[in-house]
Amino acid sequence: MYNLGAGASMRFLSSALLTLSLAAPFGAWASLPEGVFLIDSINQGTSNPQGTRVARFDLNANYLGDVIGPGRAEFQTPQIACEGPNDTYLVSDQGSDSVHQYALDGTYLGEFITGVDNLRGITRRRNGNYLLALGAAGVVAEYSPNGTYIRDFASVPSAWFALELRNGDVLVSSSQTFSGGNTPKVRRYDSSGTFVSDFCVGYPFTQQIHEMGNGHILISVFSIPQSNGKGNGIYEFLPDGTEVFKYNLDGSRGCMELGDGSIIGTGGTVVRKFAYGVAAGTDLTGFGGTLQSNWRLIYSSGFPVPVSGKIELSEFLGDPSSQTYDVEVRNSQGAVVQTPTLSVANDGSFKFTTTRRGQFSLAVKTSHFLRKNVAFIIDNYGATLGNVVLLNGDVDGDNFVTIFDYLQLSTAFDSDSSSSNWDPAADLDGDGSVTIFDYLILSNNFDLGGDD
Ligand SMILES: [Ca+2]
Ligand SMILES: [Ca+2]
Ligand SMILES: [Ca+2]
Repeated sequence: MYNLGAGASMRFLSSALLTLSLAAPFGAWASLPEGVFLIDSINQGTSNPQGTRVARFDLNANYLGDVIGPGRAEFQTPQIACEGPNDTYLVSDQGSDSVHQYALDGTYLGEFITGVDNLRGITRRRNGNYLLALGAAGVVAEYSPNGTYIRDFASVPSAWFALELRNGDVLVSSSQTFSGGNTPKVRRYDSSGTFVSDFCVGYPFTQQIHEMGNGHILISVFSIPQSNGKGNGIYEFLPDGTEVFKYNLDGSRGCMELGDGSIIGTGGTVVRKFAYGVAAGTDLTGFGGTLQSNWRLIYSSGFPVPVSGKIELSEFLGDPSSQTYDVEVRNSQGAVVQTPTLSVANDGSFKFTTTRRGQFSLAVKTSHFLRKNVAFIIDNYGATLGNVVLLNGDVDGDNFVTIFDYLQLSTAFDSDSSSSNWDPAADLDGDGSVTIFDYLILSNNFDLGGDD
């Protein structure tokens, strides 16, 4: 039952994997500054001195300044920003039938993709390719990370916005309404572009689609209310397309979850923030109103995404969900950037959400186990860690297995929860009593230390 040395070799294996993981290149995602990026497409003028710009907000919708413009002459009907290759911004432009490219300081670098008639949304897939929704051709077209046309991903009438979900499926909205006998819908495709099913039907002129940290789907519905369909606003759906909520916003174009779990939406002249699950929102002052702005779709470099994995408590017969976990997300310099509350299921699986992107590590410690620190990468699709294996035997919790753990265990020896000398931290195997088997676990891992 107790394979002496198994824990130690597992630890060396984990260390080797950690080294390999840290050595892996991290270049799949551009390093845009953290923020929520909104486009005001109205020309700069007396009615709107800040027109034709990309404004940057922090992840909770506080304005930080403009990153592109105002007064960009190449903007005709810009729709949405996107991360470009080599630390650049991209902006899709429906009027110029092209994708503009900018340096991080806002310098215009020229057209990244041209000849895309009636282009609406551009989004980046997990593999780095771009999905462009082309209204004139009625297709979602796929382009390489350097802007080379690959193929038509799917035929979609009046395609407006295509988003790859975390499970690999792609949802596509459409500017179709009920006019002309059409039935407006958001369609679901698999990762290769094969039609799967209608996600939702009867929502006229859908624009931005966003997958929330909890897996729910937000969709902006632009068209005015009609008797035979859903009125405009931001709708929240379960992953299967069941509508669960509506946020009130006329002429809704953009929708996204903010870092604090609230919702931001754009609706023509207004930018509105909603507490989660509250239909009435609050307009951001200074963005719209008398400025006659025209706010389009939203790009965020830090919307909440899930991190999931499975904690494996070595040589432990108890319930991992009954343990309390000390968890830190650390950046590549080792600084703690998040201390998520970890809810762990009884099979050890866990999930939390984060707004971070890039290379991080997850440090986990719990009673009588040594700390484990595992490197992982978070991208716009979140992160899935493998098993996080914690070694047993640290009775006193100082992250080393030493003589002091041995002494504390000895004090509790031969006890259970009814005993006066009962010490749950000494019940290493979690069987409800402190016995020779707990001693064997401690002996097996004696002299080991946990990760820092
Ligand atoms: Ca055109
Ligand atoms: Ca110890
Ligand atoms: Ca025991």
